[in-house]
Parts: sequence; C-alpha cells; structure tokens
Amino acid sequence: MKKLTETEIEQRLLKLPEWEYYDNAIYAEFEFDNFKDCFSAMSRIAFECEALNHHPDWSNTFNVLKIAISTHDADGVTEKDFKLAHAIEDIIEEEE
Ligand code: H2B
Repeated sequence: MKKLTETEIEQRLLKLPEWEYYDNAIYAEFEFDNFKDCFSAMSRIAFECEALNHHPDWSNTFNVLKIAISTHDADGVTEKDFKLAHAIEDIIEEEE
C-alpha cells in the first residue's frame, strides 16, 4: 500500500475534523461520559479492526481514548488508515 504525501493526508483530514496528522500517523482523542462508555466503544472498534485487519495504537485512561493509526509496512499513512479512521468515526457517532 502506497504511503500518502503530506498534501494527500491533509486533504483527506478535511473530512475528519477530529483527527490530525502528527508523528507520521493520524491521531484523535475522544472523551466519553465514563469508563464504561469508553470501553464499550473500544470493544466495538476492536471488532471492526479485526474485520479490516488493521489496528490502531491506542491508549485509554478512564473516559479518554487516544488513537494513532499508521501503516507500519509503508512507514507512514495510507488509504487503509483513513478507512479505519472513518470506521471508528462511524462507531463513535453511533454511541453519542
Ligand atoms: N495495523 C496497522 N495500523 N498498521 C499495520 O501496518 C498493520 C496493522 N499491519 N494490522 C497488519 C495488521 C499486518 O501486521 C498483518 C500481517 O496484515
């Protein structure tokens, strides 16, 4: 999978206002009402990641989820990362 240029990444990020390009990955932070809601979203995201065979580097502290996505093989950001970011957005929007 081809690594996207910074211009291509910024262009695609216009459709993902919560996300930014940072440290060779796309990055977002989500805050939920509580831990249960956060972990519930993480479980749903985990199944989608398996389906896409693409996985985020993420961390959770109580009600906050921090997600970074990159394509290790391409050593950068690819279309696969945007596909997963959009899937994550869809899941989080449903939970709200
Ligand atoms: N997820 C992400 N985010 N980046 C990768 O490069 C990646 C992945 N590689 N999930 C996949 C799995 C690879 O390890 C398998 C073998 O397809």
